[in-house]
Amino acid sequence: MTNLFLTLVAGGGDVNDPVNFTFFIGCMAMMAASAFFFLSLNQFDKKWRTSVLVSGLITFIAAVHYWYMRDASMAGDVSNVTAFRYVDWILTVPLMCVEFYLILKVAGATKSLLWKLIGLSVVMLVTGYFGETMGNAVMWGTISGVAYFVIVYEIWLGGAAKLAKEAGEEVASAHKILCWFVLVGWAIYPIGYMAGTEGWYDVLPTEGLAMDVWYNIADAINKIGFGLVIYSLAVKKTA
Ligand SMILES: *C/C=C(C)/C=C/C=C(C)/C=C/C1=C(C)CCCC1(C)C
Repeated sequence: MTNLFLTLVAGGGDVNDPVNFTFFIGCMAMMAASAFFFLSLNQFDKKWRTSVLVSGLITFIAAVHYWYMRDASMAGDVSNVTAFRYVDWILTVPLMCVEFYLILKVAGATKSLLWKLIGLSVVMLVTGYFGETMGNAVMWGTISGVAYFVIVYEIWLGGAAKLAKEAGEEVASAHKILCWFVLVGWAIYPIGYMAGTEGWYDVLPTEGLAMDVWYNIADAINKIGFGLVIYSLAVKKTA
């Protein structure tokens, strides 16, 4: 019975495959998180509602893409999975930059900070997509990695870090946690990339998990975790 249900909802392929299974679970988790964020909106002061709304949009956009990726993955259509994956990221990662901007706005964050972070994420993601689809994975991955490090630098030590110090204790500590997500949680993505593309890194043990499993775990941690940090900041600021 359970198996029948899973097979129906998951589209008829092998649900025991960890890639398909994590697409399925990821989709449900993103849907649940979106419902949670959207339904909580009314309890917050107007100023914080936008931030929590953006958290919900990030998980909702991911839920829709996971729905399609799960389908494509069950059908064995790997190149469609990759396309949906990067469309998802190119929408959700800039929204995560918007989250940084929104919480730092009280301390005077400018649009130029926002565009800098968005520009860097676009470079990071477009070069990553090239690396996955056009060969030369090591070269494209390196360029992508450089953009990633500049993002890490900007939020930990650059302009965003300075603003966080001036934004009050609660915002500063939420900013710090988000910084850890970017440093540690986002670092899972290049590991997945190395597991799924060819290069000097093929000798590493990280090859043992499929690329999509790494990406799915990372998405769950980063999209839902990020959202919860914003949510709890909004709770504190509203109380
Ligand atoms: C919700 C989706 C998120 C937070 C996606 C983040 C994606 C990355 C940080 C991807 C980074 C990559 C590198 C740093 C090098 C290899 C190519 C990428 C695109 C996987």
